[in-house]
Amino acid sequence: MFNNVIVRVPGKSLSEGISGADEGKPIYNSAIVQHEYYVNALTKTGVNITVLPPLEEFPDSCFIEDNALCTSKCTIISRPGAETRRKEVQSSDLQEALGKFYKNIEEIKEPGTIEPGDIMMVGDHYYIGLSDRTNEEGAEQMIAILEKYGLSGETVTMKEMLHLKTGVNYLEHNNLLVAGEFKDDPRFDKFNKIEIPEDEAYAANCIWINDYIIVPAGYPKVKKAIEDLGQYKVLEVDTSEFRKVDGGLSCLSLRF
Ligand code: CIR
Repeated sequence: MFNNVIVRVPGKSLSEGISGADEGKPIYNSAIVQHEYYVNALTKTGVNITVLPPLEEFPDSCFIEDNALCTSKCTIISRPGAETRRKEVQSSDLQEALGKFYKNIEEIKEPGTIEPGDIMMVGDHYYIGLSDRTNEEGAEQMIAILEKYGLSGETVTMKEMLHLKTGVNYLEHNNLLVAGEFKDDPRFDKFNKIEIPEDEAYAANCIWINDYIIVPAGYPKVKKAIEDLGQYKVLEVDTSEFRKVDGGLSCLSLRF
């Protein structure tokens, strides 16, 4: 059960966000509208939502998931691997917002880097992808902090994806969405794997919140596969403007 969500409204500088996609630059006005629909969908799931204002100096700061890992016991401020994102985490409004919910606040220190888009929670266990953004030192620090609070973690080697959750997402009830390089990873064999077709790979990044699944709009096969599980209420949100800068549903919020 999640009670709280923190989001950050995109700034006009979103168009300068880091991108490996060849889909043009996000249109600010459309991104703002899509973000409002995202917040509306979250509202339906019954969570309390904290909305932080845009940070124009950080084009990727609406992807607030990468700023902290929020667990049931503590929050851990990240240290993003992307240079242009490193100082996002120092913004005072983020620190204040987290301080309202957590008394245990930890942080990842140099030379560790970690972006929580690389971290997938399964109960009290956390899978941590070693990517271009998350290094071994960052993952080791994270696991040590988790263990201090009675939680656990393990690393996952990665080859292709930007973040771990670009390609694998846990939907509770033992259901796991898996795409690309994660389809054959034996560590995920214990889950009920829902394989994401290549032509809908982007939709591997869905989010579970209190028995709702939010699915990106425009991926009918994935939506149907989730509906066919018969365990969730499914909401669709258009994230096409965020996709242009490699962002998806999970990146746009901290959920705890
Ligand atoms: C970046 O490259 O950092 C952003 N343009 C996209 C971040 C996506 N975040 C995530 O998947 N958690």
